[in-house]
Amino acid sequence: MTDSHDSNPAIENYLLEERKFEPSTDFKANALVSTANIYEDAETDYLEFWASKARELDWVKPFDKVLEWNPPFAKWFLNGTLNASYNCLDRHVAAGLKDRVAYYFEGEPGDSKSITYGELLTEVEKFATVLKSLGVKRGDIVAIYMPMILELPIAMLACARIGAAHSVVFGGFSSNALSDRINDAESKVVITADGGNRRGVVIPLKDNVDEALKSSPVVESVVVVKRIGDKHQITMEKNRDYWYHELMDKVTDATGPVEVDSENLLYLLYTSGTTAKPKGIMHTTGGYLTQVAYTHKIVFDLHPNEDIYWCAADIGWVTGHSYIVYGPLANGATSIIYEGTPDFPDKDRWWSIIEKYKVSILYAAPTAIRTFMKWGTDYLKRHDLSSLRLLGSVGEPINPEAWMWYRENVGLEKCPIVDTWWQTETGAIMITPLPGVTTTKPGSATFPFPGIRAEIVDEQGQKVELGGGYLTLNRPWPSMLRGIYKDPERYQQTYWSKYNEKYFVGDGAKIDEDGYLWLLGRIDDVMNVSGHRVSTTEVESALVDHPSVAEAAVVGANDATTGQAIMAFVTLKSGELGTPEKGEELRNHVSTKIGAIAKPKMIIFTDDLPKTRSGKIMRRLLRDVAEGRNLGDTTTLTDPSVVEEIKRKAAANVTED
Ligand code: 7RM
Repeated sequence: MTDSHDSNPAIENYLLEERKFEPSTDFKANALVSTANIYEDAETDYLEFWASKARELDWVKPFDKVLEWNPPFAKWFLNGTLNASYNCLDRHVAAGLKDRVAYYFEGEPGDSKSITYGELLTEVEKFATVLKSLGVKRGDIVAIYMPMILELPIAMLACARIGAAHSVVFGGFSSNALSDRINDAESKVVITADGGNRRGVVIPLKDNVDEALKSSPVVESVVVVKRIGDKHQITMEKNRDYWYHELMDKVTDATGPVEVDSENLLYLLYTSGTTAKPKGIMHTTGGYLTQVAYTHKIVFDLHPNEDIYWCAADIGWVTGHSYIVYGPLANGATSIIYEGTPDFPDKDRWWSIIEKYKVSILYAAPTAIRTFMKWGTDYLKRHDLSSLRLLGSVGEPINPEAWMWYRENVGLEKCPIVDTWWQTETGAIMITPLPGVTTTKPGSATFPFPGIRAEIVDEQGQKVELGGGYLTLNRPWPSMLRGIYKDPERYQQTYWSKYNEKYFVGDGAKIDEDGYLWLLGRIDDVMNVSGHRVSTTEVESALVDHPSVAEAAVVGANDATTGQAIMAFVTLKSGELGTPEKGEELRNHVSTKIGAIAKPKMIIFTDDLPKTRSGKIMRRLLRDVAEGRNLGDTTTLTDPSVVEEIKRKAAANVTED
């Protein structure tokens, strides 16, 4: 048995994926980018490449230096000044696009409305006035805890307009999590709603704020949007809580955009790390806006006057910040904002929205795609999806089978798929196909975006030319995090200490003989079985490739003989039975697909998998179950009862040698 810290972390057992899809001539003919020259242009002078994209924004004062790099601290577009809300709104209105729809809003109960760029600007100008009247100043950090309603982007942009930063806390987080984030950022103002709608039930956001404020004495004012009304009563504390509509009604003057430095803090977004304390990821203005706008345009081949774009994430996550708010608005796009879940009132809700608004670009997560696979294609067939012309994926590795299903059933075999790899920390897309250029392979995020340098390295930091290792980013990029709020040491330690001057991503990846990159999940998801490194993602892909399987989560559990043993938690498609024979069949299937080394020791059948609210499978919990440990904090789970069910199943319903 080899050492688990093998000097060459090449993963020896790969799932073979040989299907390839070239961009169609039809798609290429209209694509914004249709030749690979863009990669060479960017490599010739990557600073000038980004500078030219930055110049597509409106600057008050032009920058005089592109980059100042004092590893690990970067500044982009130095001495330039601008305003993010101006770039998202005013300049489009000035260019005659006042009547273009910025967002079509679809509420979960079925209410809908749209808002044009002109109307959105008016609302933001007014709400910026409200924020000023509450004492919000440049440099302050405003906490926002809201459902997916139009007032959420309005609040974010109003902060940017007056030079304040926002700290959006996802509406699914608990009052404890909210209070921690308010305290870390010392937010004096919180913007929330009386509630949000989720599967016909009210999420009591304001009640949660009241609870959070018991341990957040820094808060002076709370602004409350009325989303629910009579159906859910809340209490309003005098001289602290104000109704949004009442404050807005009183506004008489419109607040203009302030000029801020390129490196002015645009927002904090908290993300969980390996310790209990979440990290406040810092993003600034000029570099962030440059990269989100440009990637949004090129990766999604955005034709802003024709496309209807839908990123089905929540604005509470970075995907929503970059690809519902800042990227699309900076590009003058028309987007969808949907408040609810895919299964309410029925499992065809997404497809009905696509049909209703003639959505042409859909950006979604693999977990959603696998859920739709489980529900079956009848729900899609009820609707006309022919308006779609491009599909995106983000958030997790997408299994080849899910990719193929997405292509065939949602994209009707004509839409290119862009599998986009990036993180809260990277701010914008980093590894992705370009839809008019790249020949895709199902399950591969393909190549670094032009100007980005990504490398796979081994434990020692040596470049891996073929095979597996750790993903690193070897050159600064405009939308990179500027640090962890109030914790520069943790920033240095978490991302820059493993390899000198290379950003450590925390994901395993492999590179194949054609130079394609395959993301393999967080590195703690790489198992070591008898000295062989086996990726959880690839075993999951092999399982999902079996016709009976809807979704699979694989973990390595400590094992006295093999180091780690492969444990597979499997959800079957409806109508399939989790018999011991089925378990045996699945184990053999993996063995055929990858090799005997990857054959799971146990298959545990379960109706559901534990997921975080952003849809990532919580493998840590599954590992605890597999190793028989007590479970720690499960508050970020969408449905904690899932774990209890799995614990019972793990004890009773297993298949073993
Ligand atoms: C955008 C986002 C980041 C982590 C990242 C990966 C995983 C995201 C992909 C992916 C494989 C992808 N930000 N991840 N996208 N893995 N292929 N296309 O999700 O900060 O919430 O998560 O998500 O592990 O490190 S995030």
